[in-house]
Amino acid sequence: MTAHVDVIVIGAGFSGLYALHRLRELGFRTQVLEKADNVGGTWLFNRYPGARCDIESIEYSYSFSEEIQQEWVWTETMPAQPEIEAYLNFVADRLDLRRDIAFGAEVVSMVFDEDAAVWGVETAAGPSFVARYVVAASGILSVPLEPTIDGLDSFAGTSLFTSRWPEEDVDLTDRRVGVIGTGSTGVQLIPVVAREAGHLTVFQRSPAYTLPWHVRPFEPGELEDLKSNYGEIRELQRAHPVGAARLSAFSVLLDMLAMPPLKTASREEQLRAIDENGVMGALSWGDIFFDIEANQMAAELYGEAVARIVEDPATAAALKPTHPFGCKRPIIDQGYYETFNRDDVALVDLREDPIVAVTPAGIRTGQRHHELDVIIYATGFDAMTGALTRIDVRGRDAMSLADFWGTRGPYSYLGIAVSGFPNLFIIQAPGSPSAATNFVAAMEQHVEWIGDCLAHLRAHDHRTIEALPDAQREWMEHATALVARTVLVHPTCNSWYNGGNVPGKKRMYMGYTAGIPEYRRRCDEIAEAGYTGFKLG
Ligand code: NA7
Repeated sequence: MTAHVDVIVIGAGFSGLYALHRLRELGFRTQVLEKADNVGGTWLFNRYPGARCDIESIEYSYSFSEEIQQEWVWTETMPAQPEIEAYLNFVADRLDLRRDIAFGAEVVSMVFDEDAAVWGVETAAGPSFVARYVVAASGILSVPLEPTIDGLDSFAGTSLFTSRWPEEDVDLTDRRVGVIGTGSTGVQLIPVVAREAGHLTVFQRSPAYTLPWHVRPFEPGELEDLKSNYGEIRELQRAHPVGAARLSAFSVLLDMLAMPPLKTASREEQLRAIDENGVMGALSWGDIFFDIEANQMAAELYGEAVARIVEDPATAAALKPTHPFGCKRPIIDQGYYETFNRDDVALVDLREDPIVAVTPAGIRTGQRHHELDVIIYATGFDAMTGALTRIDVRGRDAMSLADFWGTRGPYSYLGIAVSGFPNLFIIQAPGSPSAATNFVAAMEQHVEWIGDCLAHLRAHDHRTIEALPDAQREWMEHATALVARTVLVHPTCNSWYNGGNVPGKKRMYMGYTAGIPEYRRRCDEIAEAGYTGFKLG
């Protein structure tokens, strides 16, 4: 059976829910296809212990509905995963969204029919759909990257993946646990697991830079005060480059840019910085994002600051990062380094002693065998492009999106559309602000712009819209030029930002760093001029 609708939205996470609401308001018959059995997207799957957002709850939330922002009650300054999942369920119910969401509906292929100017969309379970437009709200961090380690499936204990953590409680008491991965996920998870497990071994390939953070419950009356001022909070947020005007991992980076340079700081000034602000002080210098030598000096200072916290000198030395600070997404932590002072926590530096294989009884590294009951993989994502390259997307002349991105690189126009794939809108494609901003704020702009665009096409009897190759090339050149002088593109940096974390992936920085207000201005200008850079048919 094939159902006909105006728009298919792929995914029922933050973006898909808002896209459904907005498109429905505009009168489009819209069907959401969600592979999971509930709403939430990335915030449904990543339910590992310690999972938390690093942007304040009152900013990492929908701004489009005054009712929702007044009715929902956040309990902490930065929301933990269960609260975000509950919030998205609340929104789905409050806006009566579920009746247009098919759950258990994993999209496996999408083919553009050039004659009829529609997409044919197939799901794994069978039902298929025909729609004039597809909005891919399939997530930027939704496809887990599973490591290819010999013997991975031979482990006789429990294997857990942070990005598909079981719904039921996992009891780690008295268990010997190994964690592989020390990105944002590992850094959040490790202190929590250490408190629970009998013994924890952390298998670290690249040490992280992490900024200590204080997350706290709202004081009585505090949230009410904030809500009474929500208009102003949202206005400031909207004007802010990263879409979050209050304290966030991103705003800290921006603050660092305004600091004096490290290269001309005296040794006394450097030491004072870490005396006063610890690891944060080591990184708070204005030149480190543009000058690799300054960045390397900051790494040394950072190592000194870590060694003041971590008592064992060998462990402290192994925790000192070697990649440039700023080239990966900032990480915030709560008690990460202190965790390594526990007697029941050990660190294995995989650069010195790499993993050889997973065995039935644990993990074998070059130098020894580590006996384990549980292995937790926190090994990251095939970010930005992974969700769509796993669907067989065929545009004009049966061109494959996976092949195009795989050979040419992750190109798009405005981080929304790809030339050769008419009537396909991607929420936060490569070349969008996404990665370097508050995702929710950036996403709202995308959904609203796409909704306006579809209304425009309908009003002017257009059947197709397609990015022009020249406009796409110019956009990517512009996005790339913005980061050309920064550590974001330093060759030693393997990050999900640039695809360097996925073996064989075409390497290119995938964000847009001029900030959301500038991005919005450009998108609006393009729309007002009749969608320049697009061909309307
Ligand atoms: P990240 O930041 O990509 O981190 C993944 C970690 O896993 C990182 O430390 C990797 O080391 C490590 N990794 C990956 N594969 C392996 C293998 N085979 N062996 C050892 N270690 C490995 O993903 P996260 O989930 O932590 O965070 C992603 C985003 O989610 C984050 O930026 C926030 O936006 C939310 P590597 O650095 O590659 O040497």
